[in-house]
Amino acid sequence: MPRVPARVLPPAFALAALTALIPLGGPAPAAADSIVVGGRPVSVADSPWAVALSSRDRFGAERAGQFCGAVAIGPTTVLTAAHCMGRTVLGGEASGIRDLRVIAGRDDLSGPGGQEVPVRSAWVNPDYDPGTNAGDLAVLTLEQPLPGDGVIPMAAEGDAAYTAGNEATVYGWGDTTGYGAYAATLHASDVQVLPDSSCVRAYPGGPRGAYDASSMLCAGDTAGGRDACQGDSGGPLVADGRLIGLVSWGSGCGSPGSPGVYTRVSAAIGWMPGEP
Ligand code: 4AZ
Repeated sequence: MPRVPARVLPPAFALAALTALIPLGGPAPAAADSIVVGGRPVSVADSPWAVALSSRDRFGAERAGQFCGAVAIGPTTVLTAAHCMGRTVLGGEASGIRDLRVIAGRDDLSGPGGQEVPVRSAWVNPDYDPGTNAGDLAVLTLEQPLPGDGVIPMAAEGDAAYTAGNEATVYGWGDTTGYGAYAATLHASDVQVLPDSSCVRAYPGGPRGAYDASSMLCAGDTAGGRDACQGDSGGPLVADGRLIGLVSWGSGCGSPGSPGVYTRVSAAIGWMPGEP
């Protein structure tokens, strides 16, 4: 759980960016992450940019090895959370995972639909701070273009999609209960973008974690009940048809007063590799 507040992503970035490119395809590492509680089943046909990250080597064949969510912003460019590429989740270096794949166009992970596309390389935000979760973003480059035209535009800074009170939807194959009931099929949950003041109140620092408005946004449901959860990490938060967040962290799942915290996508525009 995060603690210290973070700083804005520095522009000294491009360089670090290149050096942080991880070529994939070594021996196998591995663990699982966050899903959607209080949600409803949805179809990838309606949200083709919502994709699953998988490694059977690391996470087993059940549910096709899904362990995180991700979102397509270009035919060969997929965003996920930096922490999905970290040791805690993967059990070792991302470069050690030989079978890291993006699963696109498949509602039911146990079924044969859609396509599994190998990840060629992973760029992990060199400024990601595992202590605070600030800058929780990674860019994956795929071996082949995803089928169809299932990409989503990112909402830039100042976009009305970020306005507090706006309705947003989070997508994932994660835990639907908060108790480890992982979804077989894609789920979505409607949440409200919350004002930074509410996010700071929920996560003022200390053991509950620290909210940093420059690199994060938070969203939830005042009554609780609707949220992202374990296994959803890295997946999309969408408002007005645009990508505003990536599932990052939070205290529990769907508890009133503990909104989900997301990587603020606008904070990454302009310096991440592979932008459309
Ligand atoms: C997780 O463990 C996680 N309720 C993701 C999102 C949230 C909590 C935990 C937000 O990956």
